[in-house]
Amino acid sequence: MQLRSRRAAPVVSVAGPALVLVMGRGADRAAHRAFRSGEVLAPAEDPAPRLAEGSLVAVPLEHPEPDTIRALLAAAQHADRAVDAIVLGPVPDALPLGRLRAVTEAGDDGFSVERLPAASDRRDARGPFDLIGDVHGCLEELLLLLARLGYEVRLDPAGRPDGARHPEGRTVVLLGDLVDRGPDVAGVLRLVTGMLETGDALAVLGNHDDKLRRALLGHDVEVTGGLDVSLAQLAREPDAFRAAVEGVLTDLPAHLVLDDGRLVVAHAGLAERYHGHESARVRALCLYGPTTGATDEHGVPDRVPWADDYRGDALVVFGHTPTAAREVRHGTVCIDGGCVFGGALVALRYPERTFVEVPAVARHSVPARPFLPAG
Ligand SMILES: [Mn+2]
Repeated sequence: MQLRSRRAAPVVSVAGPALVLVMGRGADRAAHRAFRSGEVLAPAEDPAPRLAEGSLVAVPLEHPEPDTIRALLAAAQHADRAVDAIVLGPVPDALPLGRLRAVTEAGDDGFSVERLPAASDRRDARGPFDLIGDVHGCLEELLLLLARLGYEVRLDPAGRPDGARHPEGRTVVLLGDLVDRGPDVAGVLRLVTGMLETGDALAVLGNHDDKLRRALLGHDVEVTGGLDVSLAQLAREPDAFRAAVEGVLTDLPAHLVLDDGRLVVAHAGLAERYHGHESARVRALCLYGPTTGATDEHGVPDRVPWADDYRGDALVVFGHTPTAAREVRHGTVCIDGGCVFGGALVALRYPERTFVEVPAVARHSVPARPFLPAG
């Protein structure tokens, strides 16, 4: 739970379609004043249909009870929609609010609502894009690929790449797993951070990026899968750099809906029913993809081939699973060329749908499961 403001907020931001619980004395009146008439539902009404269709739903709870809140949270979870709370007066300790996206304390004079797009909603970004697969610290290959795509790289005073821009205004979209295993994780993060700041790149979070983020926050994570490499490299950087990296990774969305909904990107892909949705389940699917829970003979989790069943209109571009194939298969395409394992760093140009790639300059890491044809 994130308490958005300790000082009472007169304007409360709500991002995307969501369930908003308005709690405390005067909730009914305040909710009807702040939300549109069709958006306010009584606590006894089932919010599921409205949440499923993508409406903003506000439920006033004059006397919030844990069971009522649990039932509403379950409905939002089922519909894969985020839940925010607006609390009139101090936030009560005893309520099950731990899994909410944001809890805001509103003022005695009520509040108004500012509607923002969901974090995943970048339908306004029309490209053209250069989508790039799993970089895993391979800075040299990333620079070669950007050059081949026509980007001009900017250097910082120490001569390190910290930005890149395409003269024709193209935008890079990084598909996650920027870090771990490769030779220059810090260099990749410096370059990508600069490109994100100037709007020359967009990016989604990968499972390795998320684990590094948690490690930087001091969480107890298992140091496997090349995380040791990232931590050792980042240990040589100043505190401010590590803090900036943690901030950048925290802000990365798990998926993005681009080009008016015609293009969807997520590190491990995403089935159509979850596009534009927001929940713990959607985040896990974006980061890891659906898995059976079992592992194969190499100790790699068994992945469910969700793309086989994909029939959506949006092109879904993803990475996560190294592949030697370069093909769009009924609206889905994996562009993780396994660069860090000696494969290639792969870009897909959009809307052209053409592949551009550079071979790895070295085999930087050994994969748990072979992915390239033998020989
Ligand atoms: Mn991955």
